[in-house]
Amino acid sequence: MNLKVVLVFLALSLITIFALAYVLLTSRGGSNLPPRCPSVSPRAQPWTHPGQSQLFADLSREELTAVMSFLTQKLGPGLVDAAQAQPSDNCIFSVELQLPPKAAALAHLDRGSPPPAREALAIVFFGGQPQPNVTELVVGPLPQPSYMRDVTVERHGGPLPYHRRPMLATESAQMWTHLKEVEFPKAPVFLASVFNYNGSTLAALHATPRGLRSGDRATWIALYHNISGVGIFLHPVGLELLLDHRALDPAHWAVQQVFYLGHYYADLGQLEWEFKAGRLDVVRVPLPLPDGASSLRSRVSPGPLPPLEFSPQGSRYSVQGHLVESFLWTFTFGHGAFSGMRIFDVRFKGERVAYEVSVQECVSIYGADSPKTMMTRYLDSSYGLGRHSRGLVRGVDCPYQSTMVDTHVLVGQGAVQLLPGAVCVFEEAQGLPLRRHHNQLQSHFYGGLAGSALVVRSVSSVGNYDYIWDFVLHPNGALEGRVHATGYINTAFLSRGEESLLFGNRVGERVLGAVHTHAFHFKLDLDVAGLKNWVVAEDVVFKPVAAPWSPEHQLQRPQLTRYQLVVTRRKEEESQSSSIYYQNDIWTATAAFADFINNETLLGEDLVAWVTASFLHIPHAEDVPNTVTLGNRVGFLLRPYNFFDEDPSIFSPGSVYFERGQDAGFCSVNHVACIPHLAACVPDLPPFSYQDL
Ligand SMILES: [Cu+2]
Repeated sequence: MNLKVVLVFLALSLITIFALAYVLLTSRGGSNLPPRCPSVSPRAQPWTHPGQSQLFADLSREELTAVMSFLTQKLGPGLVDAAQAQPSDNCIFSVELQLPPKAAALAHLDRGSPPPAREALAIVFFGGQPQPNVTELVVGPLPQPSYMRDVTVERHGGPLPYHRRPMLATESAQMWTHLKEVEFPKAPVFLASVFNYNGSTLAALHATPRGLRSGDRATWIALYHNISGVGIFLHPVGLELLLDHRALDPAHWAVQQVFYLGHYYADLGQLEWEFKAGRLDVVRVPLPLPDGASSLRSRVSPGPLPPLEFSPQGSRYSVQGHLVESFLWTFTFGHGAFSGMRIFDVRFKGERVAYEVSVQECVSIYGADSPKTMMTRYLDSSYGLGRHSRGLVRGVDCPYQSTMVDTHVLVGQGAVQLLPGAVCVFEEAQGLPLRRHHNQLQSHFYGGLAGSALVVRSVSSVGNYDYIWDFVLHPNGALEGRVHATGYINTAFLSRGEESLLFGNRVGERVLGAVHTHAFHFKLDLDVAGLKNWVVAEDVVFKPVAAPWSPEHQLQRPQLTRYQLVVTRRKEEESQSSSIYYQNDIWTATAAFADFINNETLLGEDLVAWVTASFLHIPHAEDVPNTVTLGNRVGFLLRPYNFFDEDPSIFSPGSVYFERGQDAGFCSVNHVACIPHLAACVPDLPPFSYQDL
């Protein structure tokens, strides 16, 4: 090779090196951007252990489809898709996981017995039978069902009367059609003049329960202004109608009474007649503006983004199927279509502390001077707490790097429905030390642990409200359940002055934010150090005691008192405290929770604590446009109490300790000092996506 060829080769090599360097620099904006961090946003991985069952996992799309096919074949050709079913039709209302019996589940989990048969619970509306009824069928084994068993009588003590059935969307739509096509034409002048009604600017909200005694299906319906993009809940117009829709043939439905501004009328025809005669006092209600007070549109241009949490060394938990594992905790989560969030087989450092922790019910009871509002007692499990959790928004509803999990449900329609982003799992940095001490007496040292917790969350958007459900697992072995309320308040028309204000605050021109309660019921089936548990409540009383060293003086000394709490022995037949059938027949409880309490002994038994957390909500002006989560939170906190020999968080990775004389700026002494180096990378966050509008 002569010198000329070598020089040309060298020149070409240099040009290539410069070109590559240029491409690399320009592709990163020409700046010295740090490298990408390790992946910090674990995706939910599919379950890949075919030999091991996930006992508590929700039914998959394939399993739901298999149950539908099996039932369609078994129940005959008379079945109608629930999405189109009339009250007089037979349809499959819902299919979801039938939880396994606890004894069989524990035999499998703890003693290696074969897993119990995986089963589904199907609820069937038989509107087309001579005695219309609701039937509950257990179907199994999955994934290829071969049997079904009618469990209605064993679970409810007899047949389930048809009037207790939850509402189908078709029934609700038919009620609206009845108002629009049969009732509204009786008062065209009144509706157009007073409410600017043009055929689409009104919408309905229902009171529940639907009547005053068992067997009723008559609903007070309040009308609200309906403008696209604005929640209707803050725009009552003052008109309410009582519609009897008990008949299975909607042609026989009829409005029984009409309420307007404190007075009751036979029907809208009477209202129209009095309005035209000039004898009716009215309050004209203008249509709301799309960007008015009730709008959630931003009022300002976007500013800098809020702080972002991320895990600089990658995630410290994993999600596989429904199983969540971290260094300290493991559990399986589920999402009952009606009862909502639940976690099972909750273990701290490998030891089970709870078999089941679950939401049972969510109740709100309203007061006001209009019939629709004073009737309202919402039992939201009837509408479906799990079924209505979907579309959680990354970066708002859950921290941006959360693991988002989709679920599938089959309720109110014959096809399986995907609920994208129904549940999220994340590790929460609490911005607060779980513990810390700065020692300055004698020796000088610092020790602490940043508070963080593993959280599984879903948000039930049931009508106007959104309930944010969290189960929170802390590094000291504490297990927390919490619920925040947000969303739109429910309102009534402010028809009278002072008298109406007995029931809440004025939150709009003629809008009453109606007083109401929120109550949430949880089931806590704790198995602390085994199945046999004792319940002991301890409180403190201050007792006067003479100071031993100076008897003429008295001290007030705190002292423990012991008494027993009312909890129940766990029974398979008392698996749930509420029922989806209560909402439409609150007078005849099919399985009254009060009957669970029977003075049985609670010592050394498998116990369940039933916890109610509640708060009173007196809406105020700042509840517009939405109630904020801050201050509207309740829940429970289960803390270890002499279960461990010491605070187990001392074994939690991430503890910080350094002494006088050590350089806390060194990574080797204090891992927090590593953060500036670790955080020099760019978080590799997933792109924002949303698929639920
Ligand atoms: Cu509220």
